[in-house]
Amino acid sequence: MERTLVLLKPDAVQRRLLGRIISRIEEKGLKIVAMKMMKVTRELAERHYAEHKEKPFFGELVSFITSGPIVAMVVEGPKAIETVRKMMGKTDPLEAEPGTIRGDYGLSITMNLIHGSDSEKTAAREIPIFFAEDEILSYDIADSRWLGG
Ligand code: D4T
Repeated sequence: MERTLVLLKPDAVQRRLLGRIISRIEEKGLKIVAMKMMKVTRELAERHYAEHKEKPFFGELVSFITSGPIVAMVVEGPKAIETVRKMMGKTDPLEAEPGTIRGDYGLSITMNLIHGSDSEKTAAREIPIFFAEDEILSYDIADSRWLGG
C-alpha cells in the first residue's frame, strides 16, 4: 500500500482548518497511519525543501514553514500519493480548481495550506525526515474491504 507525507502548514493551523482538511482525507477513504503536531526547525525545513534551495522563494518558504506549528501525517492507501496531490489542487491558488483544498481555501502561493509528496521517491525521502519508523502504525481499519485497492 502506498504511503505519502502530508503536512498541514502553519496557515492551516492558524486559520483553524485542520479539522476540515483531515476530514477530507478521512472521508476519501485514505488511512492516517501517523500524525503529530510539531514546530519545524530551520534545519528540518532546509532538509525537507532541499530541492528548492536555489529558487528565489526559498527564504520565504523556510520562514513560512517555521513560523508556527504544523501537523505532519503519513497517509496510506491505494495510489495515496496521486490521490492526495489531486485533493490538494495546483500550487498556484488561481489554478487550483474549486473542490480542491487549495482551490477552496487558499489565495496565496506560499501560504497554500498543505504539502503532499509528489512521487514514490519523494515520499520515501520525506517520510523519515518527519517520522521514526516506530511512529508509523500498522493497523486494520473497519471499512477497508469497501474501499478497494
Ligand atoms: P509542496 O511542495 O508544498 O507540496 O508544494 P507543491 O509541490 O504544490 O509546489 P512546489 O514543490 O512547486 O513548491 C514548493 C513550495 O514552494 C512554495 N512556492 C512555490 C512559493 O512560495 N512560491 C512559488 O513561486 C512557488 C512555485 C509553495 C510550495
